[in-house]
Amino acid sequence: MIKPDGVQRGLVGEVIRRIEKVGFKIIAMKLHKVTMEQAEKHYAIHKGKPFYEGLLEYITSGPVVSMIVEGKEAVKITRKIVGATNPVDAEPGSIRGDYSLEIGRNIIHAADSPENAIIEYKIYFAEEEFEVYQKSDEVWIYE
Ligand code: IDP
Ligand code: MG
Repeated sequence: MIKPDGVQRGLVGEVIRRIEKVGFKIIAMKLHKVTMEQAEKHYAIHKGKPFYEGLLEYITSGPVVSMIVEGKEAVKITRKIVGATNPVDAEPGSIRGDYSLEIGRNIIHAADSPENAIIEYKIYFAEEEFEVYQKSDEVWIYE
């Protein structure tokens, strides 16, 4: 999910470019606003932490771009492309390392496990929004 700051700063294309170029297949994508109810579900694990209220305010503050991405080790590799949670620790070359400075404005969200990826995409997508298709470059990406 490209968070509201990523959308406002014109980084949608840049993020999608990186996801596409590594070889992943985007099987669902949309621009939408996160409702407070969705935000509470998404970040339930952080409830009670000092940054929780600010996080809900941030993620609901404007449109986001959400996508479901498929491919080998998609969670692990996407987290690497995204970079560490705190931009101070995010490597140059990662999205957060290249485009953000503060943990509370870190551009992008990515699921941290396949189990959470499923929980999270169900918050934002209905099954009808998935597109099942074959990508013609797959024979060159997978051996
Ligand atoms: P992640 O996004 O890398 O998975 P999490 O620890 O799950 O990181 O935290 C979720 C989001 O909450 C972060 O991406 C960041 O936007 C926000 N967040 C986490 N810790 C802090 C903090 O200490 N201050 C402000 N925001 C925070
Ligand atoms: Mg997380």
